Amino acid sequence: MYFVVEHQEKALQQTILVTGGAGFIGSNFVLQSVGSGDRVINLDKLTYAGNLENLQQIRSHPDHVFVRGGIEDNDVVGQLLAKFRPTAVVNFAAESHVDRSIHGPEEFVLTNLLGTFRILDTCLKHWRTLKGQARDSFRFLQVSTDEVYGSLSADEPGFREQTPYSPNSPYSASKAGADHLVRAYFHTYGMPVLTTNCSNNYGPFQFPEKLIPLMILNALEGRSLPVYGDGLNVRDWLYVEDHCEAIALVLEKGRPGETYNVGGESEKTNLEVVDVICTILDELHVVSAPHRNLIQYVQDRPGHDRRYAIDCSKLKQELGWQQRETFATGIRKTVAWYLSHQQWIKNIHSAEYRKWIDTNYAGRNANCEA
Ligand code: NAD
Ligand code: TDX
Repeated sequence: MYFVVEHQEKALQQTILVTGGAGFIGSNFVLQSVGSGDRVINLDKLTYAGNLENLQQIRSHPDHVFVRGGIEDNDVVGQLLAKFRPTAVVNFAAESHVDRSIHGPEEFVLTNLLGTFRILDTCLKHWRTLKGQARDSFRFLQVSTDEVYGSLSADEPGFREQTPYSPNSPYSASKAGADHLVRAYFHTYGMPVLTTNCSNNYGPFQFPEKLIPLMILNALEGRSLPVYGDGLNVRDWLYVEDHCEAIALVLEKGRPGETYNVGGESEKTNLEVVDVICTILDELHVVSAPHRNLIQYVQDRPGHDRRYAIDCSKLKQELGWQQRETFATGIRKTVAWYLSHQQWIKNIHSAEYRKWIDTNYAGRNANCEA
C-alpha cells in the first residue's frame, strides 16, 4: 500500500529549476514547493545574500538538489537542464538591494541583466530541443519587481501591467532591462515565458539590510532605527508566503507571454511600519521598551522613490489568487520569527554585514529637519 501511494505522488511530481533559492524569497519558495511534493533543483551562487541555513529543514530531503553556481554560467545551467529536464525555470537570482545598487551598480548589471540574458538564452536553446508535451508545458518565469514602474504621487492609482516602465535606481533599471529581454524572447522566439512584478516582501529569512528586518534587529540590539528622509515614503507590503503562492499559481495557470502584478494591497509609510514594529516589540520584548525612542531620521536615499502601489486585480480575477495575510497578521508573525531565531541572526552578523552597515549608514548624519 505504501508503495502505491509513493508511486502516485512521484507520477504527479514536477521538477522545477529555481535560481536564487538560498535567498529570502527563493528559499521560502523552495520550502513551499518541496513541501507540496515538487522536486527542486536549486541553483544559487551564494553571494552575501544567499544562506544555506534558510534551507535547513530540507537539508537531506531527496527532492531538493542544491547546486552552487551562477545563472550567468551557460555550461552549468545547460547541464542542469539536460540532466534534470525541469518543466519550469523560476528565476529569483538577483542583486536585490537598492542602497547597494547606489554604492556599486556594476554587480547589478552583471547579475540582473547579463545573468538573466544568459540563463534565458540557455533555456531557449534547451526548449528548442524539446518535443510534444515537454515543449508545450515548459515555462520560464521571471521574478520581477514593482520598482520597474517608477514612483507614484499620493493620489495616482496603483501600477497595472500596462503601466509604462520608468525605473529610477540602478537596481530597478537592471531589473527592467531583464524584463524587456524576457518579453522579447516571447515575441521573437515564441519562448513560453511569464513575468511577475511584485511589491515589497517581508517575512522569515529576509536579510537584515532591508527595512523590516533591519529595524527589528537594530531595535533588539538597542541601536538607532534609521528612517530615511521624512519617513513618509510609501511601500505596498506583501507577506512572502503569499508571494510564493502567487508564483506557483502563475506557473500553473498563467498564460505564456503575460505579466502578472502581485501586491499586498497594504500601503504603509515607512514610519507606520517602524511604529508597528516598535509596538509589537514593546509587547514581546519588554526589556528595552519603549523602542520608539530609538527612531532617528537620517539623510535620504538618493533618488528615493516616493510611493509604490500595485493593482493586482488581474491576478485575482484571472487566476483566483488572494493574499492570506494582512499586514497586521504578517508583521506580527515576522517579528515573532526573528525573536525565535537568534542563532540565525547571530550567524548573519558576518564581517561583510558589518562592513555594509558602516558603508551605508556611517555617512548619513542624523537629519534634524525631519
Ligand atoms: P535576496 O537578495 O534575498 O536573494 C538573492 C539570491 O540570489 C541569493 O541567494 C544570492 O546568493 C542569489 N544570487 C545572486 N546572484 C546570483 C547569480 N549570479 N547566480 C545565482 N544566484 C545568485 O533577494 P530576494 O529579496 O529574495 O529577491 C528575489 C527576487 O525577487 C529578486 O529577483 C528580486 O528582484 C525580486 N523581488 C524582491 C522583492 C523584495 O521585496 N525582496 C520584491 C519584488 C521582487
Ligand atoms: O535603513 C533604512 N531606512 C529606511 O528608511 C532602509 C534600509 C530603508 N528605508 C526605507 C527606504 C524605502 O522607502 O524603507 C523603504 C523600504 O526600503 P527597502 O527595504 O530597502 O526596500 P525597497 O527599496 O522599497 O526595495 C524592496 O522592494 C522591492 C526590495 O529591496 C527590492 O528587492 C524589491 O524589488
